[in-house]
Amino acid sequence: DPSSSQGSGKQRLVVVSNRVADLSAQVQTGGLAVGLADAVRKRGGIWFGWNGDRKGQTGDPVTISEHGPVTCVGIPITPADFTEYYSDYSNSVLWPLFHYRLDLVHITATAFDGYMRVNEAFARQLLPMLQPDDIIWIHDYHLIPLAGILRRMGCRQRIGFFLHIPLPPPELLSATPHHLELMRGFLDYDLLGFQTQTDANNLKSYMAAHAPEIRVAADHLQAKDRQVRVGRYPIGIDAAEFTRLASAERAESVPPTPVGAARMQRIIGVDRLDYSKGLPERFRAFDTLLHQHPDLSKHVNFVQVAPPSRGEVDAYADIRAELEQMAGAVNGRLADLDWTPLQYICRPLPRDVLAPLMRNSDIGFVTPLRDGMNLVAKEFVAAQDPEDPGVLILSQFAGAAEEMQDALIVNPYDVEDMAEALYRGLTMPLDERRARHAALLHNVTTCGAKDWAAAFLADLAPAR
Ligand code: ADQ
Repeated sequence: DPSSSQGSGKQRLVVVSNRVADLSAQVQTGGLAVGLADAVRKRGGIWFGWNGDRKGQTGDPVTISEHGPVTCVGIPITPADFTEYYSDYSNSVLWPLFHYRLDLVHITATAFDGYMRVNEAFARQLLPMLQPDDIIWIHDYHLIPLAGILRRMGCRQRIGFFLHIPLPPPELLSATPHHLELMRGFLDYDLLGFQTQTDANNLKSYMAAHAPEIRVAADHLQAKDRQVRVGRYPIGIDAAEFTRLASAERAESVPPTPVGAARMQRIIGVDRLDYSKGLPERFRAFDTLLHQHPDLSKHVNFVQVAPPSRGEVDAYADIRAELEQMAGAVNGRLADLDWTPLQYICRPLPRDVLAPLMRNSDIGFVTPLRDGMNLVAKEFVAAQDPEDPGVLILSQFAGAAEEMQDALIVNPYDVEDMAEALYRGLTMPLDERRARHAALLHNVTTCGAKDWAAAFLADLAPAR
């Protein structure tokens, strides 16, 4: 019974995310898991979410595992739930919409009902586990309505929400059916956290346009019976851990420079295979670079790691096919016995391989068309040797660009602009590389994953 594991009158933290984290893992990866695992261990509490099984059945047991002061609760969802809540609504409506891609929004009749049904199931199963003093922190676009449902069931605890992805302007939001119901769900929280000021402003503009009874102030929304605080909490990484991984070099992870050749410069891209990451434009920029600078032939290669995700959604199958075709075309035209210009790796790599690979790269090429934050940009910076650092090329549309202005900022739709930045990065003098890297590293180390969680929780539940 997770509601009985109370500590010494401390406020417990209840984290709710689409998937429950694996707290038995030695090292947590990703900002969410690092920041939250630390916070929930400190306060004690519950991590609640879907158990990850796509073939669950109604009546399957809830999986409960204890990790010291933290209880992980994994609930089952059925294949119909998975399709409607996860694939059809979260990933075929909200994900493209929130990434400004109305063209990819795919509306099906049952999706929104399925989304609400699973949120209700989350609420029903969570409610009996809650204690009056708990602080509840709900994560991401899968669970926007959860606070409202919990409130209607009588829940009075402080509830915060953090959106890991962007929030677009009201003109885009209002193009989707159910937007009023969906967006009003934000008004049942005590604190709403966003990655950037742009996202927070878009929420306020939406409420100003569509919720006339709400008073919109600089840092909060005033509803009749609730003040909803709105803030910017940019997520970070565990920089020290990533630097350690990057420097503990595993020999086999870094291919040797070909015999007799000058040192090969390397451009690295690391992403989940997703249309929001701007991969076709990135491939084109690399192709343009080689076209404009034939002298770079055999002196530079581009390694793009992009394991497929969400294969059940059509748009993901399409982008995958497009990239395979493009990579084949570039290599087909340019490759030689001693040179593969574009290495396109469709597998996830272990972090202890990825980190040294980033350290041994000259350019981190991070050019999403839209991204909530983008942790790869921060990992690339943490991975570098400060004495001889690589250059970060960063999209102006990644949330990270709000903080990381010392990168080479590019427009990811402008292939020429990106090709120019690649050339500038590959030829950048050492002192400029060092100065830019030092400024970026300062940000990455001072705004880490734990700082992110602590800042949000301090505003959600100020110390009594
Ligand atoms: P993601 O869209 O998954 O996250 P990102 O922030 O880049 O994007 O985080 C991806 C994580 O997975 C990184 O830690 C990265 O190293 C790892 N990863 C990516 N590709 C990999 C590969 N090929 N092999 C191994 N590991 C890989 C969402 C939002 C982001 C937001 C985060 C956190 O879309 O905008 O920054 O949540 O809030």
